[in-house]
Amino acid sequence: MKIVTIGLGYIGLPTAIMFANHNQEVIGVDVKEDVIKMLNNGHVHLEEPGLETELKKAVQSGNFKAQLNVEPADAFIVAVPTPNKDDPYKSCDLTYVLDAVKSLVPVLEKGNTVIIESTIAPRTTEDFVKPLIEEAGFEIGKDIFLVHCPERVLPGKILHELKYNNRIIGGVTSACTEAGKKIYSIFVEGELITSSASAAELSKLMENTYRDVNIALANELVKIGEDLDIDALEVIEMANKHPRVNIHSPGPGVGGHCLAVDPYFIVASTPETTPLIQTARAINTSMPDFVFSRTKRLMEQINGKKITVLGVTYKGNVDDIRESPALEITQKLVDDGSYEVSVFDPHVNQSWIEKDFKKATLDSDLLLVLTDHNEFKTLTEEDLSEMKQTYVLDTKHIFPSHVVKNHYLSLGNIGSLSRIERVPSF
Ligand code: SAJ
Repeated sequence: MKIVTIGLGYIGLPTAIMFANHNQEVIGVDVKEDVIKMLNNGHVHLEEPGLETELKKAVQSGNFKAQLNVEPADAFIVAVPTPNKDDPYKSCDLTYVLDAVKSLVPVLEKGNTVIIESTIAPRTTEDFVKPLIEEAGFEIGKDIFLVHCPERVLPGKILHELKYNNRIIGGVTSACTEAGKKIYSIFVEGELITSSASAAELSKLMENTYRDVNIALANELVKIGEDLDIDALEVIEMANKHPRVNIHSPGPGVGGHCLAVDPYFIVASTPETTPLIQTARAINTSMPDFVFSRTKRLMEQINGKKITVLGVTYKGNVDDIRESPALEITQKLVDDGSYEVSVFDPHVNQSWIEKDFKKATLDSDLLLVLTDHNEFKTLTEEDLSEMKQTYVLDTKHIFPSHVVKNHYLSLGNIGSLSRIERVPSF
């Protein structure tokens, strides 16, 4: 089968490579010329374990080629970004998706399958994509098979999850669903769940919204714990021993390109009926300010001058700093102007990030842990030897607290901030 994938990012590229390494002829299309050159030379432009090895295999076998233009094929997969629009409800910007569909319509032939993998607002396939194909004179479900098949992979584990996760195949008609199922059964070993395009769209959005809402509940619990002077982390641990309870982990906010983006697509489609989703978003977006203000309070109490931020990515063990609450908190501390702020993050290469841990912590009063990288879980007393005062505010609950004894604060005991004894000024 010949497959054209449009968009060679975090989802489109691994998907294209997967098909190519399962004996399909794949053409990857992207608008970025430099990316196309790199890929054809066997190099990937993004960090994802195992991807470059798989790309090399695909290029060498002759099954994968990247190029700028779309050409005729049996199936087309659209995996382009869908950012939030800058409107009151941050609705779904369909520009890239609709442009991609418009670019493939001229080469469509009867019998082709068109798959949208991009995360889209509910009803987009039916209400926006279908008309574009029909306008070209095709009948959906008879001439062309149109499917929404959302991806559900976790950055860092994409290759494994692409193959083994269950996958929703949402066809506009049942013939469309069958066509989509045939294509993904080439490499997917998880269950292929058949559905309609609209239900598939909403399911994908609700999966990420479910997590966002549950994280908001955990973050609200942190604030309750602070007010009532009860350890929220202990409460979560105990509550989760109930067989039907799974409170998520609180943190400095929710980042990334999924949980912090997708709920708005539902809200924008139906603002009147989504107070819970909207409140959850508001709680999660309030967390950077919460952490910032508690950091300030602690610095005042310990008479601190320097803060060392540990981790600025949106989550642990990735290199992605886009939409990162950690970055937002760091920026607030820098803008505040009251402190010297140094940043340490072994996963990110930027001029403003100190590569040497000892230098980053030299004369520091506080380690502010904002990301759960593995490297931070094994820090020792010796590692902190250059610090002036060894206070730790750990928003991810991963720092080995015994290293700093009673100078350790987490989101669980943040209420005890008010009881830390004031250190006299020097
Ligand atoms: N976070 C918390 N507390 C938690 C879990 C996560 O504060 O208990 C924060 C993280 O620190 C991070 C953000 O939430 O800032 C999102 O991280 P994540 O690991 O939960 O999710 P993503 O955005 O990397 O990937 C998600 C996944 N969705 C679900 O698990 C439901 C993935 O399967 C999706 O494919 C992906 O979104 C997507 O593309 O939609």
